Amino acid sequence: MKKISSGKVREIYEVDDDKLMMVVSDRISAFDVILPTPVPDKGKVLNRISTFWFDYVKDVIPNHIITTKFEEFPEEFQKEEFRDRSMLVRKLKMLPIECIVRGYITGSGWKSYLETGSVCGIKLPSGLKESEKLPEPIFTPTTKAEVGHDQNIDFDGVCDLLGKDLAEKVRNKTIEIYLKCSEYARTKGIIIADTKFEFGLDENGALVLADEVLTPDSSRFWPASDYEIGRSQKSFDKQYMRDWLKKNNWDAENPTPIPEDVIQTTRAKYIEAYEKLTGNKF
Ligand code: Q0Z
Repeated sequence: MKKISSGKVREIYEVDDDKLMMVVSDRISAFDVILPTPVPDKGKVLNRISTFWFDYVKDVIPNHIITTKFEEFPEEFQKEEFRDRSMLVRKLKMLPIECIVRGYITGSGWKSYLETGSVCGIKLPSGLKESEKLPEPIFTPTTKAEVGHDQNIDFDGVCDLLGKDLAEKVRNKTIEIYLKCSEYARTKGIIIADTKFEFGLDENGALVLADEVLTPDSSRFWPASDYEIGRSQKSFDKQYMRDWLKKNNWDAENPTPIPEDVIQTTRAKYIEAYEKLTGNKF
C-alpha cells in the first residue's frame, strides 16, 4: 500500500489512478503537538461525523466519497486497522487553498481584527468583542504552505489562483455549507465557530467537497450552554485535556503518558458531539 500523504492525525493511501483511501487514526493533538496517548475510537467518531455532514449537504455540493463500507473496500484494504475509520474516495485535482469560514470572531481571525480591523481583506464592524457572532459568515481563505504556516489571502488572491468564476463559486459554496450546517448544529447545542473545507475538481471539472467535513479537528466546536461574548470559549472536545496538560505543566519535550481518566473523559466528549449532532448512538 502506497502512502501518499500523512497528516498529524490522518493518512492517505493511493488505491489506483482514480481512487484514494483516507484513514483517520485515534491520535489527538493539543497545543500543536501529537500526544503520546491515543483516544480510543476518536478516528471512528470523526469519520462518522464527517460522513454525516457529507450526506447532510449532498444537495448543496457533490462529495468525494465512493464508500465508507468495509465490505466494499478493495481487498488489500480490508484489514481490521481500516474498519469504520476509513473512506474510499475519488481522487480529485485539489484546489490549492484552504476554504476557511468564520461565523464568530476568534483565534487568528480575532488577532487579525485587533491589529487591522480586517480579516483576509474583509473589513469588519468596529467594536466587536472576542468570540462575538459576526453579522454574516466570512470567507477567510489561506494558501496551503508545503512547510510552516498557511498564509491568509484575500479574495483577489483566490481569483489569481482559481480564476474569478471558480473563486466565486468556491466562496459561495463555502458560506452556504457553513450556514446550513452551523444552523443545524446550533439546534443541537453546538456552536461551530469556524471551520475549514477543501474542494477539488473531478474528471468533468465539477467542483467537489473533499477531505473531512465539520469535525472537531477541522473546526471549533463550542458548547452553546457555556457561550459568552468577550472571552475565549471552552473547546467542546479538548477542554478537559488542555486543562490537564496545563495544570500538570505537560512538556512536549518530555512527553509523559496521559492518565486514563483524562483519555476516557476526552473520548466521551467526541462521542457526545457525534450523538448530539446526529441523534444516533455511537
Ligand atoms: C486530501 C490530507 C489526509 C493528509 C490530498 N479526494 C482527494 N483527492 C485528492 N487529494 C486529496 C483528496 Cl481528499 C487529498 N489531502 C489532505 C488528508 C492526510 C492530508 F487524510 N491531501
